[in-house]
Amino acid sequence: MKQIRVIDSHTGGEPTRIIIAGGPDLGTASMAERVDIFRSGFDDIRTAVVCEPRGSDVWIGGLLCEPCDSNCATGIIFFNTAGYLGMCGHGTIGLMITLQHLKRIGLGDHQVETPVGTIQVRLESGNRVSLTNVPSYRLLADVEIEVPGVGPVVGDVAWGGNWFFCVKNLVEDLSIKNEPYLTNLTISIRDQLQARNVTGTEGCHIDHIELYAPARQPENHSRNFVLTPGGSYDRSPCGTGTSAKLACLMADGKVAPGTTWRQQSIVGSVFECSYQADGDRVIPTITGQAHISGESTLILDPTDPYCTGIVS
Ligand code: PYC
Repeated sequence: MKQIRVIDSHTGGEPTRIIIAGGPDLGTASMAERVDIFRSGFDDIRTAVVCEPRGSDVWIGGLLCEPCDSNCATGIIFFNTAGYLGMCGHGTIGLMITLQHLKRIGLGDHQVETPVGTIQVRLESGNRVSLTNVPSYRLLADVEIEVPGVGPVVGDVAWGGNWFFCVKNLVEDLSIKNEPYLTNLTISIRDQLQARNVTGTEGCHIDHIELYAPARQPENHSRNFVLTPGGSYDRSPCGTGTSAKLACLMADGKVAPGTTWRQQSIVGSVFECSYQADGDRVIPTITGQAHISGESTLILDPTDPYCTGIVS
């Protein structure tokens, strides 16, 4: 039987499961090349770790990897039930709290290698982590698509380490009781983007959809609902999604560099965000909190018919 040791955490309600032992050895290529090796050679480990019955669509997994640059605390490849992620903001916050739990890092500045670049991260006291994300930008402004049963939906296509469609013209009730409607709505928007061939650069699929509503408290600036690739919604305010949102806010002249933007999730958790401008891109800093929620050994029994997860 194969055993995989994992540490679970959650960042503002959104879970992260980091493989700390028993995962595949992907060699020493770049982190982006190692994603291809993971996908082609060990995808059943991804599905075993995050798909049911051990996980569900809400989980983000992460495989710790030896970094190419020894100045980095670790390399990481994030994944979910649908595939692999370029970067994950809440996952990086969970990762740092996991490394602290393992006593592999202390408070202060660290670097983490991801498939989309090296991320600067600061582990602060009180389970707080700040990360400086990859340069983020708006690719397309005010894209209008017709969504059956909804009507015209207008939004921006933006990159924040993943591809996002940031909806501008719908203001829905962003509360948990409305989640089934919000999930169906955002899946319909995602399907229409795909049907109309609206993509990120090089034809990349836009697999995250964001809705916004006014914040419920005066200290926060916005509340969001983020559909993630597996069809579940992000319980955290979504680090890469908020990076994409900041890029759109800068492009529209709505938020100045250095200003704090407090983005709240549908469950009420908050990321404090700001950015530095770099031409038409933003360099976002995202701060949030994570907590360890479990430490376990996954058992992969080859006689179990669902040993490598239920894959749709
Ligand atoms: O925090 O970047 C994020 C994220 C992506 C998908 C789920 N969370």
